[in-house]
Amino acid sequence: MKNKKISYTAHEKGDVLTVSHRRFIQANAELVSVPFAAVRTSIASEKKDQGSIPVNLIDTDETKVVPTCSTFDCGGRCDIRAHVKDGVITRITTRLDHELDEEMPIMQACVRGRGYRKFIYDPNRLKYPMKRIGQRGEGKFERISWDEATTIIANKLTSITEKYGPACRYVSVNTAVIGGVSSGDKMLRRLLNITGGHLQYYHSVSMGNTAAATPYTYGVATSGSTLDTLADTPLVILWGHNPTETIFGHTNHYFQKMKKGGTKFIVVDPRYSDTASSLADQWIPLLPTTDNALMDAMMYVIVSEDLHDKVFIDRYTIGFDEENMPDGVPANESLVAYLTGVKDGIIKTPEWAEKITKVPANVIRQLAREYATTKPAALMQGWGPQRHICGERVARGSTILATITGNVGKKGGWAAGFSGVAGNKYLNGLDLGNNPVKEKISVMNWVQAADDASKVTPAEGLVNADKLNSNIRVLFSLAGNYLANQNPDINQAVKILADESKIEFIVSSDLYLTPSARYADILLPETSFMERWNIAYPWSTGSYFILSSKLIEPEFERRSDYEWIREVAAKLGVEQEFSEGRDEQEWIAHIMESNRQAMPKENLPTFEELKQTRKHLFKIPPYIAFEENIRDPENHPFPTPSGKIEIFSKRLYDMQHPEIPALSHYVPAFEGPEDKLIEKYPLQLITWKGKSRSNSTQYLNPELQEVQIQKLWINPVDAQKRKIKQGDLVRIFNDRGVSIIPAEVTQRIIPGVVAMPTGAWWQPDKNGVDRGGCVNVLTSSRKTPLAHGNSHQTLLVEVNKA
Ligand SMILES: Nc1nc2c(c(=O)[nH]1)N[C@H]1C(S)=C(S)[C@@H](COP(=O)(O)OP(=O)(O)OC[C@H]3O[C@@H](n4cnc5c(=O)[nH]c(N)nc54)[C@H](O)[C@@H]3O)O[C@H]1N2
Ligand SMILES: Nc1nc2c(c(=O)[nH]1)N[C@H]1C(S)=C(S)[C@@H](COP(=O)(O)OP(=O)(O)OC[C@H]3O[C@@H](n4cnc5c(=O)[nH]c(N)nc54)[C@H](O)[C@@H]3O)O[C@H]1N2
Ligand SMILES: [Mo]
Repeated sequence: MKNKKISYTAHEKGDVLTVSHRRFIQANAELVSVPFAAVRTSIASEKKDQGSIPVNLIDTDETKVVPTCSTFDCGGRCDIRAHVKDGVITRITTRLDHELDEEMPIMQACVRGRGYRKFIYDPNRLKYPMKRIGQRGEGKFERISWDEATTIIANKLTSITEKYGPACRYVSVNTAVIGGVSSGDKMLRRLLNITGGHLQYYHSVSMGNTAAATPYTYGVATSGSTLDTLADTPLVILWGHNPTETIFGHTNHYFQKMKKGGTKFIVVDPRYSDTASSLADQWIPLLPTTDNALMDAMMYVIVSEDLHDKVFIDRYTIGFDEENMPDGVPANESLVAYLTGVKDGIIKTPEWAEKITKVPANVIRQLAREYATTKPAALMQGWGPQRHICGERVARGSTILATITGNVGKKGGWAAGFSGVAGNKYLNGLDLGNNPVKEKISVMNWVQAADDASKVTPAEGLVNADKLNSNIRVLFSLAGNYLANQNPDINQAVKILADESKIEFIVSSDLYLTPSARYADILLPETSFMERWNIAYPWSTGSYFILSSKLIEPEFERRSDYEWIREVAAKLGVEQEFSEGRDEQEWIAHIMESNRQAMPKENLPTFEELKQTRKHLFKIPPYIAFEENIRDPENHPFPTPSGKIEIFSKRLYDMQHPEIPALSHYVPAFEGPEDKLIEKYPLQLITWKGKSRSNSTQYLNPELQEVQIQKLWINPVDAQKRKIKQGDLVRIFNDRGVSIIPAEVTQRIIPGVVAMPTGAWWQPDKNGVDRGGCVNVLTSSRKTPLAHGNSHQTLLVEVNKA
């Protein structure tokens, strides 16, 4: 389906009618009178008449069906069809089946995308700018004018910056507009950079541990291939990867095709995930944080049964056996020395690993043999296993399995350690300018930097400086619920947030009064993605972008972050430099135009053209990570110190850090099953990204709350011991916090482990006990050894009947 000629009628003229409440109700009532069947009929007839795929903007009697998309960090980027009538969204549908372009499939909405109308028209949405009147965190606010809000922000920015310098200003994690070329976050950073700079953080809480570890094997972090290269792969091992729920771009499109084509899928996950139930031929549960023991035993089986790819290992790798080690390393540090027990006296047999992982030895043997003898085979790791304290080791462990089986750089294989596809094309976003503040903290340092900056040393994660000159004194959280919901160990974080002698000024913008928004001094009601302009692109499996346009006028006093930030800029005297005279839509047009000029060969549409076409596909050829390095190693050495794939990393060896060994083998994790703390807290708790929301976004959506009720999964064996029955309220606790939610007694989770979806809102009762199922009252802020990254997934708890 190439080069189809498509004609479009534009809906967007830039201005849409303001809707009165009465008309809104009316339009909703009339929803029934514009059935989707009518739309389908018109498409069908058009298809017949014109012999081409249907137009994208379908004009039924009075309703325009406009393709758009959200900018959430939801795992995908779907073609959402907004049905707009009289300035009101009356219905949400999605790309139609027969519009599928096999070369670059644009995604169809999942249950969350179909819930956007409820998200946008929820009566709980914030309506007016507000100022805190109670204690921080109490949630008491009074309505103020936009003028007052922006005056307070400008004045506070000026006075606090004069006192502490620009490095006291910090913008917190926020992912709800991350998928767009512009956002309030980006605009704010631009303004802060113009006015002296701000303290930035590094590390992605999503996959930063993988990104930090993978270069120690391959020299670079981007190790993904395009998914079309897997079409003929006979075997896929999904290691802690749950794309049926997490989406991960186009993964499900390709996996479903592969499944039909006969690919075998094995899922390694402590939970019988939706991916296991919908796709897998085999589910292999294991205890969380023990993945490296399973990998070690697989490697032992592969090597001891002579199933490894010797030619590949000889040609492309370093560190496999004693003959092939970097200089300056003593004897018996190679992979073979470790596996065979020469190094530490322990042979890494399946029986050894069974005790640690709970995976039966015969299953380990079968898995190892199958992976090593099926050519090619793709071991694909999700990011759940690396959001652990041992996450860097797990990420690198999978790269070594891929290496010794010769699956790197080969069509149908997979290099594991996935964090992006290098061959992909993206749009450049907003120009943020230069940040004069050079020091950076890890995302895991922010609570400490707000509490006592002298504790944030290079050993703790500070870079580009020996010390911080100031605590965090001004904090912005725009489109994030990180402060008091998604950050680990929030009971610790909120103590600092509530203390006005620490952070002097907090500004939040959201659509809802979230647990984090409660800590704002100034709380601003932002427009939703349906009420402003952006261009959004998918997760890295796909190459296209979609116009996310203003379809309806904002109601009440909602404003886009850009508008109020521009007003603050004016009050700081830098309006012209900041805005360059552009309004929100003109910025998006400008960004589109800059990209067009930067990529002349791509034939990118002008903004005006994009308003007609709504989307643009890049045609990218199939891409196999490291193919060049494997095809022609002399001219394309791996960008590692040795020029080879580093099974043994001398750089890690030189760090002499017991938690990040040169070989990335199993090391018992803090708060893992071998930690002494298990006597007090005998259950491991993990989270997963549930289908009913994107992190905490859409938490209040009543339909989505029914899609997946917030419950604690517990195995019948563990439930019986505690006399817990299906649906009982249970108390989940450790030294950091307590949460009470109903139990789901299910064999979908391995004994010794409990699990709940992440992203439920924190709802402390008067005793501080969480009643919402916000897992981050229990999680730990312990940092990973290499990345100084997050370990949201590693924690021990006890559970009993509430
Ligand atoms: N529906 C939905 N999709 C999303 C999101 C969402 O909130 N909802 N969020 C998006 C975002 S921001 C991100 S970063 C990605 C995250 O994507 P991932 O990090 O891959 O998603 P998770 O569900 O956290 O983890 C994947 C699987 O790892 C398993 N797991 C946990 N611990 C271990 C372990 O120790 N070993 C093994 N082998 N498996 C383990 C979990 O049970 C889960 O099934 O998802 C994106 N997609
Ligand atoms: N225990 C545990 N914790 C985790 C994770 C985990 O796996 N387990 N995963 C981590 C990961 S990978 C991530 S990415 C983070 C995500 O953490 P966050 O970035 O905080 O993501 P959300 O919780 O979705 O918060 C986004 C907020 O933006 C609001 N919002 C939506 N649209 C708009 C808009 O247009 N404008 C404005 N101003 N606001 C808007 C939503 O209402 C919501 O409150 O969570 C992390 N926390
Ligand atoms: Mo994420």
